[in-house]
Amino acid sequence: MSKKKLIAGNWKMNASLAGSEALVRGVLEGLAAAPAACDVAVCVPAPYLAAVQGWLAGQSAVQAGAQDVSQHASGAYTGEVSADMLREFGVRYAIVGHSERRQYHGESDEVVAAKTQRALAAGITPIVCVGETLAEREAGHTEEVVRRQLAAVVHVNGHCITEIVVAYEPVWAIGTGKTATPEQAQQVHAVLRAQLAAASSHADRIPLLYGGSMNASNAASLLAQPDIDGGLIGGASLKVPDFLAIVAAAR
Ligand code: 3PY
Repeated sequence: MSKKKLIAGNWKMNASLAGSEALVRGVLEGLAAAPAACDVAVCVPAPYLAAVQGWLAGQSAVQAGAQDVSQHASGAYTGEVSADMLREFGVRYAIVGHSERRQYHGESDEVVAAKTQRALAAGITPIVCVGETLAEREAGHTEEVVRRQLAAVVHVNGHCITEIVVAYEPVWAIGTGKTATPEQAQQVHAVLRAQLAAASSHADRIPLLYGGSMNASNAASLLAQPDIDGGLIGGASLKVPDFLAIVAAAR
């Protein structure tokens, strides 16, 4: 696949305002010295978006992303952040359906699909996460689960949407330090790729990221797989040298 890879940091609920500035400035300095061959994004906690956009102003090496978006357009939804609000901050990406949201906030496939639509309507690229739990993998249901999660978001009124990014994040590899082997990841990515290809002749535009404890040591072997177009990076995105090493591995 000749398209540029995408490395997106998912800071989760980490960092302080001062820590965010150090992270962003550190990544920008690193990329000024060694420009990335891939697209780079940082998906930051919502309260930091305005400041992060300020630090990113005037450059195009790093884009800002949000970690979630409301399924609703506006209204009485205390605590929610709408896609239009994110767009006002120039947000380029929004993660939707991360397993931590599915698990701790009860987000169903339908909610994830609604969030995907809201992001797209606001001109924000959703990074849609799919992935199986350990129990589902051990029961041999990995393919069925990821195919169901993907089908819920890509089919809208009988059409396949292609303006999304998909991240395969096995739940058992999130926050556990365990990573899928490159072969395990590639196997699932090939399934997702085939599902998308069957749905649209333009599906090869859709980047398929791997997420789940990708780090500076395992990035190169994961990113060398034919159907892995980048990474959604958790803990390693909070350390400038590690994040830069992953970016450098994405060519
Ligand atoms: C992880 O690597 O732990 C992630 O959840 C990335 O989104």
